[in-house]
Amino acid sequence: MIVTMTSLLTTAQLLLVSVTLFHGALSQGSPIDLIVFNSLENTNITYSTTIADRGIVLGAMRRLQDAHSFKFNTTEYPDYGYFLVSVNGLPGSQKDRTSWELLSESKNGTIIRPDVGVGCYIPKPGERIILKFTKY
Ligand code: B12
Ligand SMILES: *[C@@H]1O[C@H](CO)[C@@H](O)[C@H](O)[C@H]1NC(C)=O
Ligand SMILES: *[C@@H]1O[C@H](CO)[C@@H](O)[C@H](O)[C@H]1NC(C)=O
Ligand SMILES: *[C@@H]1O[C@H](CO)[C@@H](O)[C@H](O)[C@H]1NC(C)=O
Repeated sequence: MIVTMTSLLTTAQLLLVSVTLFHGALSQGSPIDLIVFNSLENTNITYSTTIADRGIVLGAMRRLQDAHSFKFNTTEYPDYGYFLVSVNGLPGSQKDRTSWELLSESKNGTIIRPDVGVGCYIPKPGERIILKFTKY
């Protein structure tokens, strides 16, 4: 009986330890680059941060905002989530038809335009996020 209890406890403890280790390893996140590209001025700033496993772009942006000079504002829409209004003090303007476009470049150099915003898009490992100030 004592032997059974001990082995049960050991199994439970082992399970707890491996679950803790597994989560610890995942919560470190993976590195991701974010490029702030002003296509009207042709200037670029590259920032590096981390993103959680299957995490959204907005999470990486918030981590960056806490740690670096990177700043941004969003407006929340009930149906589509977060719309990126301004980056580093530069807002898009409906009057000037300018906006911040969300793009993502995969490892092979292919650039896609996600069909969702920063609050929904989940980059694949190795993708670079491009926030492009542009005219529409
Ligand atoms: C006009 C428009 C835009 C304009 C908005 C003008 C402005 N500065 O406000 C511009 C060209 C800037 C734009 C940008 C984007 N858009 Co847009 N846009 C539209 C469109 C064609 C019409 C919206 C509209 O005027 N509705 C009528 C008004 C009266 O309703 P409204 O609620 O006030 O509309 C506002 C919102 O729709 C908001 N909005 C527009 N796009 C987006 C995207 C997101 C993610 C959010 C949260 C809000 C938002 O701006 C509108 C005007 O103020 C819709 C398609 C559609 N059929 O609705 C797509 C649509 C809403 N956009 C979409 C997307 C994906 C984007 C981008 C993320 C694309 C990208 N990869 O860059 C970006 C936003 C990036 C960012 N800055 O966060 C998707 C959203 C899908 C989703 N589930 O997230 C839609 C549905 C198009 C589609 N079928 O894929 N968009
Ligand atoms: C800025 O980055 C964009 C996207 O990666 C690229 O297309 C552009 O050539 C770059 N411009 C400069 C001036 O580095
Ligand atoms: C965000 O919006 C506030 C208020 O509109 C503005 O003062 C601030 O400069 C904006 N921040 C960025 C990073 O654009
Ligand atoms: C590049 O990678 C993306 C995503 O991994 C893939 O969908 C696309 O087909 C690839 N393109 C080329 C030209 O290899």
